[in-house]
Amino acid sequence: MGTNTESEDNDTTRAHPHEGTLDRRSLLRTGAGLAAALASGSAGFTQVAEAQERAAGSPARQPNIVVILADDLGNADLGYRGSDIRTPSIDALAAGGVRLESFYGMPMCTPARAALMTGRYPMRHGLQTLVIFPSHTYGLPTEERTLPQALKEAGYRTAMVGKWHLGHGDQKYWPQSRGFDHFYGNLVGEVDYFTKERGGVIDWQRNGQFLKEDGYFTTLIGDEAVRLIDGHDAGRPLFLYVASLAPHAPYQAPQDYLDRYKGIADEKRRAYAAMITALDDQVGRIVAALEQKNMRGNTLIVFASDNGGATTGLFATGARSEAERKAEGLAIGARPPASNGVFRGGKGSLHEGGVRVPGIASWPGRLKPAVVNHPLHMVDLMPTFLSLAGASGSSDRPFDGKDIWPTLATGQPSPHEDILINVEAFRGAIRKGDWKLVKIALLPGKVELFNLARDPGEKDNVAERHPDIVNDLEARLLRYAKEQARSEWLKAQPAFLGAQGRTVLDPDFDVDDGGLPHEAPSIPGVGGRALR
Ligand SMILES: [Ca+2]
Repeated sequence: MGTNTESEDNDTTRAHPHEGTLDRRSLLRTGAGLAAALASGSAGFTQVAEAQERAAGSPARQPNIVVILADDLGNADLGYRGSDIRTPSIDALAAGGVRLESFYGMPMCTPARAALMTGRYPMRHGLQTLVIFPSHTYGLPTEERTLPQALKEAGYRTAMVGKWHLGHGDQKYWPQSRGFDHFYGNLVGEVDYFTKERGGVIDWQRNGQFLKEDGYFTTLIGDEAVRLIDGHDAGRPLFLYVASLAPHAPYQAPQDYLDRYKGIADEKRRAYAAMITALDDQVGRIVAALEQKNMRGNTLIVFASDNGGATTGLFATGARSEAERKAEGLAIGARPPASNGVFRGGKGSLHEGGVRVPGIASWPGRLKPAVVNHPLHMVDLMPTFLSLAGASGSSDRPFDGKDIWPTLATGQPSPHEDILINVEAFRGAIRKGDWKLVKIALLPGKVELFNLARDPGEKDNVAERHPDIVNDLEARLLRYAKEQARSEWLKAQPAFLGAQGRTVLDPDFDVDDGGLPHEAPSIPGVGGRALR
């Protein structure tokens, strides 16, 4: 897996939306590309007009980029995916855009957001395990260059509304310290949708000013997104990140939305459906605001979920106590309301139900309606956006993601040789073509191999029948495993790890090297001296 930093040499080979195969950089800098296009007769009228615009240095060539991220959305819980939950606005994006049918998020919230914000697998940041809990003080390492940082440097106004979940314990981790000009929303994994509280603390702010504000989370971030679009200086490109908390637990919706689903007897499922329709309404308002502002024709909208729907009470909430879970009807063992359709498992799992998420890329006039089954990953969004924006990545922290524009625009195969689903000290999974390997490293260990084309539900483990494929995928997975940073989540569990945690986290740690494991224990009651 090579890096994806841009070079001028390969720039001409890419099918960019504005100029086909023309060299957009030379077009931007001089009029030479325009002359060449005219002389060759290869450029259509629109391309020529756009080339003139670019040659004049117009910033309009950089598209606006809007990312709408749902949270814990079940793969099957949208109208266009066959659900009876009503989502007409998201369905319209899907019908008019590119449906990504093998798009991978990460098993949980924090790693998915780390992948989106860096274009790199979260195992590189130590964010591969579970999520940042309210008591944790770590965050996305500040050395990582983020998507909004890179777009801001390229001239974008960068705004975020909604849930962050990449660090709250120190202001250096907050969105405005990580590249966003504007932030309105919450920092931790989940809050009450109405009070915006978690554990009695209000986690709701606009640009660092904490707010005690009435209103429903989903509606409020929709309001803010529309305000930002309405007030946007259209002469500048906009990057807007709408990070919905819905339909993550707690399952809460305004009464008028609940009333639309009176036919659903199960209370949790009724609220969950209402939350998704409430989100859909905000998606519709955001699209309408872009149209009204005459920005839609130059705006790429990407809709996705961070991970699959929760299928056990354990993972319906990120970091709640058992008492909190019980109060919400989500005790461990309780069945949450999401459906991932045919896919096995859910949030937290390496199986498809945990990681394969609905994905849509919509850009009228640039992306023709299509269905893409090639496997793509959340890490691909940043390099693709930067390429469209004429921005570049960081040479010392190469992307794992690829520029997937040719796949979106013309259906070319996935640029990935393989896709890392995730790797941790104790488990991992990888996909190559139609094959997927899941490895549980805890002894006695387990290896599963599935052919996703034939067996999307991962019911038939064919590892024993294909030892060569297992060997290839396992070797690839282990190569990634050796590159992983130590899990910040595991490091943050002192009660669990203690000094001996090193033996868990560091494969090279030798317990015979001396040090703490050999120190004599101090046992109270025997004169401070251990019995031997
Ligand atoms: Ca999530």
